[in-house]
Amino acid sequence: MSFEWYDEFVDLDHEPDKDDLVCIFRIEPDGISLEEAAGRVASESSVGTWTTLSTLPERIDSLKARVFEIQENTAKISYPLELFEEGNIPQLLSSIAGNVFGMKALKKLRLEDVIIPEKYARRFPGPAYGIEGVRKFMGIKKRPLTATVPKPKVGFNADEYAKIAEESLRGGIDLLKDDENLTSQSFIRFEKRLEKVMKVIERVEHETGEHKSYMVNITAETEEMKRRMEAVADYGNKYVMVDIITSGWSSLQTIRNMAGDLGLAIHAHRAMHGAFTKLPDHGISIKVITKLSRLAGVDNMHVGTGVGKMSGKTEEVTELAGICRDDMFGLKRVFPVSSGGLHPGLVPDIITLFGTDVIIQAGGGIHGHPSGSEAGARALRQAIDVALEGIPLEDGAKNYRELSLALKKWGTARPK
Ligand code: CAP
Ligand code: MG
Repeated sequence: MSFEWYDEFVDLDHEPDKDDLVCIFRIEPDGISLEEAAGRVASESSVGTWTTLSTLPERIDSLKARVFEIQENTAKISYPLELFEEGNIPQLLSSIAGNVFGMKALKKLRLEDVIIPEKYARRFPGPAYGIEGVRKFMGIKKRPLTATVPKPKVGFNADEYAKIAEESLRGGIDLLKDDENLTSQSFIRFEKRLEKVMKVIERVEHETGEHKSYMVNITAETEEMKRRMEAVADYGNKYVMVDIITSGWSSLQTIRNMAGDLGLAIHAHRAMHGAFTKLPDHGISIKVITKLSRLAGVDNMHVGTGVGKMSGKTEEVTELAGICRDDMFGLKRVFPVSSGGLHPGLVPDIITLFGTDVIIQAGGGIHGHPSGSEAGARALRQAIDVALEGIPLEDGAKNYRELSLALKKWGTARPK
């Protein structure tokens, strides 16, 4: 008599309950049928293990995940919501994206999507500000917001960094963003950099009459992140930046709770996601990461460009923008951040792709401008103004020296 019971987790007549959470998996079995492989995924990601068991509590049947649809290489699995602790993202992922990725019975597995029921979503705060709240505190009603990352990404000391910041903000950049691997290195300690940039922001806001904010990277051990948040709030700055994948979901949820108390917005950087999102036949779709980030409560989320240097085609980018901005049980909308190889020449493509509810981030595309960072910032703002008037960039550039120099260097090149 076989000791296996995976078939108990397959029921192709099963109708998921409206409160069930549903996962869509792409499965490549190793020497077994797709149905058996899907049963193993449902078992291992809910209540089962490799063998039948001698003691089973009454409620076990009501907790089993069930494969309810199989099509080609894809299986849909429904999970009773009682399987998941309310408001706990790490536990959700330990279930649906845990052991299943290591099973010998599968050659490859990809979690393509998670359909989240309202009952589960309701247990999360969502963004504190969202698009509307950020526009309000930045005083920018309609146009796309602009951001830049001083480049080289690491290497400046606090004074040098503040100088680049000043040039960029004076040139018209709204949001200064630290790079993903800039935190508090020996030559640019967090407190010193924060102090100097906040002094720059005070000066430039006064000069330009524009609101500016510093998306300062607080990524570190969680207690240290909390200390850094306090320091940021003490300056009256409105943003922090978190590398959400490398710092983890637990710390993101902690930071979000504290951000609510301190009135801070969260800029989510997704560095390292490519380690498991990039392959089309194994890993976890960036859609899942983006959905969970909105639940967790980030205000800005990188979604790619479709035309820049990072992978992610326009269809994916549009879908991710939808996950950020479309209705999700009344949660505030997340600002999609388009970043990675952008420069003024690509602004029309980005506005065509996203509309105006987008943050356009350009690092090299500002600091590589032939006349320096301030001119690069001016060129980016000029490109946005021209694109919003529906004028071809080349024509518009006739009135703007900085934009014409940017187009001379980069044209509409799409970096590899
Ligand atoms: C962009 C960037 C961002 C990437 C992240 C970088 O700089 O600062 O980290 O956009 O990728 O370090 O590459 P550039 P994604 O503007 O100079 O390209 O946005 O896809 O998460
Ligand atoms: Mg970066």
